[in-house]
Amino acid sequence: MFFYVKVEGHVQSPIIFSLPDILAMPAKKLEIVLECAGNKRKYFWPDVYGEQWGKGAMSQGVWKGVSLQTLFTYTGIINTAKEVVFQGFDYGKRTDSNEKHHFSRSLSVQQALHPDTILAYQYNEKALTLEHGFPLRLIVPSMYAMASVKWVNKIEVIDHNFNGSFQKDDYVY
Ligand SMILES: Nc1nc2c(c(=O)[nH]1)N[C@H]1C(S)=C(S)[C@@H](COP(=O)(O)O)O[C@H]1N2
Ligand SMILES: [Mo]
Repeated sequence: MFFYVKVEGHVQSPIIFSLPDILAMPAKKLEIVLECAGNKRKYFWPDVYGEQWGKGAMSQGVWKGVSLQTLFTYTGIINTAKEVVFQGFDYGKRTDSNEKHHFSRSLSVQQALHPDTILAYQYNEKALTLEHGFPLRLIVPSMYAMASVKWVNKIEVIDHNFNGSFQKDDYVY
């Protein structure tokens, strides 16, 4: 299988990085807590849409990966860039739309370039499992876990604010 991630949009040179390309770059390890914004959702009143999590939609562990900052040294970023959109391989139909939607979320360019925003391929010293985002997942330590997009397929730099459903309709209260 050929695993890759493409970086495109408002960059100087769009590049498709293979998994081996990424594994060969300087990496860092971060021990962090991830918490779903819907943690304990089942205790909310009135009820809220989404998976009815009780306690425990949280984790703590050590992630290893490449800073996005490092990836962007290869592609460059054009100075009209405003946000970076991360798209997962997973998609489906939403109840609020007929189109097929990939899971996508954005970060500001500043957040994306924070040295602790990484594209991770290892968790607790082992290769990522499929459930946790194999082959590559984003880790954004300072945000709720929905920002940490799993199965990252495409990274697109855009010159406007991203308005995807998983950002403007979901995970907003
Ligand atoms: N591609 C993709 N990434 C995703 C999601 C998803 O549905 N698709 N769910 C997000 C949400 S809501 C959470 S809480 C975390 C969960 O990460 P974990 O399964 O590794 O604990 O992944 C995030 N990344
Ligand atoms: Mo979540």
